Amino acid sequence: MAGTHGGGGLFQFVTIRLLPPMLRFETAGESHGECLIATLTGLPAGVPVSLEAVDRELWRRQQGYGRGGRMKIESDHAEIVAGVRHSHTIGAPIGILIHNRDWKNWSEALAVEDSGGAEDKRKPLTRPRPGHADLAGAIKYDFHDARYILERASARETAARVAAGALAKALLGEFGIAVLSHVVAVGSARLERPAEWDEIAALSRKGEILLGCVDAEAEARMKEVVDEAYRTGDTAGGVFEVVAHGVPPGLGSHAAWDGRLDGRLAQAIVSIQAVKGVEIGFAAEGAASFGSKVQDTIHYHREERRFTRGANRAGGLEGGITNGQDVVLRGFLKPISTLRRPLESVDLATREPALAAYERSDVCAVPAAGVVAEAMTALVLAQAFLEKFGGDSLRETRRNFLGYLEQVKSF
Ligand code: EPS
Repeated sequence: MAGTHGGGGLFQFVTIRLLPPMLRFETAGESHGECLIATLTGLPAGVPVSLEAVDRELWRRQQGYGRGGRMKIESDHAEIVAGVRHSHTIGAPIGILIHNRDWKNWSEALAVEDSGGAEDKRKPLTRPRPGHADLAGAIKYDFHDARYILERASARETAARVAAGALAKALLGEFGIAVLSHVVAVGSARLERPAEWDEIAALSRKGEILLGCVDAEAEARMKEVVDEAYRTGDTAGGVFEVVAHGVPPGLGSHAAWDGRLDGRLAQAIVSIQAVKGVEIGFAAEGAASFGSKVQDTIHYHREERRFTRGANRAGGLEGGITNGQDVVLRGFLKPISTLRRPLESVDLATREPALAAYERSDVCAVPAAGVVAEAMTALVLAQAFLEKFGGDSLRETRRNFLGYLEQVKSF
């Protein structure tokens, strides 16, 4: 909200008070605690919600070659306990629970109430894993056992993000916007060609997911990388690509640093566990090329009265604003830090050199991270969408949206 100070003086100082985003979400929950929780506040009333569609997203996140034994225990299901009635949002905060089936094996190790004498039942982790939150978190929160840190740092938390993201997808879907992902690299094995939207959409409908690549030959090479990691007690990282299709021009803004949608999307992607980098469009390639080879030329289609572009190297974002092309983001995952053949570390109790702890973990989670990134992208796009079009009810949002489309048509 903008306001002015010093009304009649020579100088006027404009202050911008940042309001919390209209759409916001939070998660809570430990990896082996009772459950994960997500709250999502700010969706207009009247958005259709299908529990089956939410669970399908949760299922997609659990798939992929290289997932650990935990995925045989969990079968994620979203229980919506607030904000949705008779299959529609009601404009109230939405509350979602996802129970951890593994909790029954951890109810003493992570008991809420300290009933004493439970020291031996805890599962302390005193040999921090390089690359994990263990050491930095233990120092910061003053624990000499990293258990509480890793419990919350775990990527298990992303199940809650995916459930919230499924509802953001439901809103966007009402306006013809779809967000999907696919895997473009596992270790050194890459997809060497662009993927078509239809291929990515077909992938998302499959009943079985190997490594989430649109090309069978590339996927087979990716599998070999994961197999090698299995064989050698190692882990594999990779790159996923998220594509948002059907996004109208004009979401986000060039006018303020924190309104730039590219920056907001980048934060959302890098916030995903193990993601160390993000690329919008062909950023890396662009940095190594001359400007004339990088920008997407502008053309005009007279009959259809619309602008067209020569390519989409910008990933659908120019000046922090969507330009009507697909939004394309790539996330770079480092290999998972829990290693069966552990690296050097130091015991937090004795300060003696020790090998890092090993706990059951995944060997590769790139396809799953892609699904999480879809959810994060959908949440940020839904946020930007509601900033632009507002609305307490879906009908109101739709009216505003259609009015804007008319305006764009007659631009
Ligand atoms: C994770 C370790 C593994 C993964 C987990 C993330 O869990 P556990 O220690 O129980 O075997 O399976 O991911 C999930 C449980 C999930 O749902 O994605 C970690 O340390 O980050």
